[in-house]
Order: sequence, then structure tokens, then C-alpha cells
Amino acid sequence: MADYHEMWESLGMDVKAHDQLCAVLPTAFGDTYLSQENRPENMAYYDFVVSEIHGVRPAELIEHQKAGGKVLGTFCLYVPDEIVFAAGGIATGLCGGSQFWVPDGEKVLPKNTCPLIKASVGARVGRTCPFFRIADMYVGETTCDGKKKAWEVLAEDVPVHVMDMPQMKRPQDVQKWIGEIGIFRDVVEKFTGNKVTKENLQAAIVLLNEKRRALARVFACRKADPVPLSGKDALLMMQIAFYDDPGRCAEMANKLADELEQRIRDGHGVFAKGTKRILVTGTPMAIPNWKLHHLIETSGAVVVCEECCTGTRYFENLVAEDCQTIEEQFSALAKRYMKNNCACFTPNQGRIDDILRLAKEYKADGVIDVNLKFCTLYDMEGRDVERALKKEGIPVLGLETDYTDTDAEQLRTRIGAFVEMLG
Ligand code: BJ8
Repeated sequence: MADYHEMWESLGMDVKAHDQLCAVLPTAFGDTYLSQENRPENMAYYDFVVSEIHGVRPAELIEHQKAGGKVLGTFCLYVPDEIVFAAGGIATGLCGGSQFWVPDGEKVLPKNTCPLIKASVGARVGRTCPFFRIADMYVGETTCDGKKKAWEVLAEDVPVHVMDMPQMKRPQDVQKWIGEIGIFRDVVEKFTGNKVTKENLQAAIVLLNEKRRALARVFACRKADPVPLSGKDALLMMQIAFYDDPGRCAEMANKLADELEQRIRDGHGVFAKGTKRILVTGTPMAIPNWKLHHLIETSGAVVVCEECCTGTRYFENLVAEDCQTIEEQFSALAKRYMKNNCACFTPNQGRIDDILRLAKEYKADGVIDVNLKFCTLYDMEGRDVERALKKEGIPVLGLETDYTDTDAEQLRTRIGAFVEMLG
């Protein structure tokens, strides 16, 4: 990575502590990613992004701020980025996926909080992530209890707007979400000083739909056998999609899809034909959380799809592009975002249906349902997931883990036994 110390210092970061993170990441990435054979050439872009992870994109965001633009940090798939981009802002995903940030999170949160929340809060309070320093405002949401309380801690240090999520999916809940998006629009307009109009909202809808279409193209290629892309590489593309420039994200994903489609025509895969295919479902895997995929793909199987927020939920369902009025656009946004199936909703049959559908579409031999420790919502929903899959005769393995490596060998044993059982 080029030298960004001056930039990090100007952001008020704890540069000394941050250097420790920068020192371990290249080795972790090399061991997990660069050791893979036969990777598509177009993964070079994503490797480059990781090699400059706290440099290139943060520098772009700072340039945007210097030109008078605002950066809003988000943590959840329900927050409509379209509003931010329509108002000339940039929305960037902020979820923390490293154990490095957890101890700082534990200074202000109970230890028995999920690692995603602890890492996200720790990255801010420990001043060890440029993205968390750059964001002018954080956008939270009332999804799980842990997040709700985390916003209160973060709000002591940075402006936070919290969107009040419905917990059910009745027509009145969609109506409520339209209202919340309206409130969010007002906040964003005031914060950026720019109006959200029918025209700039339309442009933002098309921009983000293009990104969704491109990511979907890459995922569609994963249905092939032999599979032309490893699950680890697909996960990396998704993790970067959360904070990359959306236009560039679409361009790079389309280039990768072009290459993968050619690989399929040539019968060229990263794993041998017939390698056992795994669908992963459960809690999100924020960068640099590559643990589960690495374990699966070094245990004789390949991950072909993720039903989670760092997977299909991020790009499935487009926002209608044929709205005639701004009211129709708001309604289209609310309808699209409310199609996400997070365990914070009750009931959440839509997620079970999605898992069954995706297992068939991606020809999965088995499903691994992964839960981040202390995420009660996904943990409890695991029972229904297991029951539905068993009913359909699809083998399922439930796992719980965190960001540490202490359980890696135990997980490897269980995953290995599961893959072997698949025959
Ligand atoms: S839409 S999954 S991004 S809420 S893992 S913090 S739920 S205790 S991340 Fe999520 Fe939005 Fe849902 Fe997706 Fe809480 Fe569970 Fe932690 Fe979670």
C-alpha cells in the first residue's frame, strides 16, 4: 500500500494502532486469497482494492468532501442508498468484519454483543478505520436490539440518524417505510443542502439497479458446474460492493461476469466438476471476514451462493424504473427494500422460501447456516431453516462462530464431516 499516514493523521486516527492492522492484513489476504489457483484475471481489481483498502477509496471520499459533498455511513441493507446519491452524497457501508476492532468495542458494549456490532463500534471509538472517521453522518436502523443500543453509543461521537424499521411486512408496514424514507429524505436534504428531485432520484435508481444487475450476472455464473469462480472471490466482490463507487462496481462486476461466462462456454472451472456445492445462509460477512468460506473451500467443497446480506439479498429485486411521480418512486423504493428478508422480521417465511429456491437454483448439495455469536435473531430462526431444509431432503449444518480463529479447527472438523456425508 502507498503511504497514507498523512491522510490518516488528518482524520484523527490512532495511526500507531492502525499500523498493526495494516501489518497483518496482507498476510491474511495472501494466505486466504492469493493462495487460490486458477482465479479469473478480473479478480485483479478486487485484489488491488484490498491492497489499498484504507487508502484509495478513503482518498476519493475525502476529495468528494473537499468539493462540498457529504459521506453517509450505513450498516444495513434496508437503508435506501438511492436517496443519498440523489442528493449528491455518497453512501458507504461501514460494517466491521475484523476481530482487530472487537476489543475497542468491548470497552463500551457488553462482551455478549455480536462481533459485527462490537467491531463496528470499536472501529469508531478506537479511531482505527478511515471510513468510520470520514463519514459525516451515520445512518442506523431499528433492526436488532444490539444495533439499536449501539447507535446511542455512536451518537455521542458522530451525528446519527436512525430509521425506524417496521418489524412486520403487512401493507401498513410498507406504508410506514415509505414515511420513514420521506423523513430520511428530509434529513439528507438538510445535511447535504441539495434537494431530492424526481430526476436525480431516477438517476440514482438506475445507477444502483445497474450495480444490482451486474452483481446478479456474476452470481448467475456460479450456477454452472464446474463453477468458474470460488465462493471466496464472490464474497470479496460483494464485500467491496458495499463501499466502492457504484458505477465502477457495476463496471468491474460486468467485466468479471464477461470472463466467467466465457469460462463457462469453455467448460473451465476453479474447482473440479462435481465438487460438492454449498449454499451459505445466515448472518452477514463484513470485510475482512473470510473465515467460513476459507474453511469450506479448503475442506473439499465450494460455496456457490450466499443467502445473506453479503450475498443475494444485496442485489435481488430491482427498484421500478418506470415511475411517473416522486411519490411513486418512494413507493417503489419502499416495496423493493421491504422485500429483503432479515430475521428481524416476524414472521419471516420469505427467507425460508428464498433458501429453498436458491438451494435448487444453485444446485446446492448442502446448506450451511452460520450464525455470529450472540445474534439471537438468526440463532432462533435456525430452527425453522433446518426444519424446512430437512423436509425437502437438503442436508444442513448449523454453525456458530465469531471473528476469532480459536474455533477454526473445530469448525474445520465439523465442515469436513458434513462434506464427507454429502457423498
Ligand atoms: S438486513 S442481517 S444488515 S440487520 S448479526 S448486527 S442482526 S445481532 S447485521 Fe443485519 Fe440489516 Fe438484517 Fe442484514 Fe444484529 Fe444479528 Fe449482529 Fe446483525
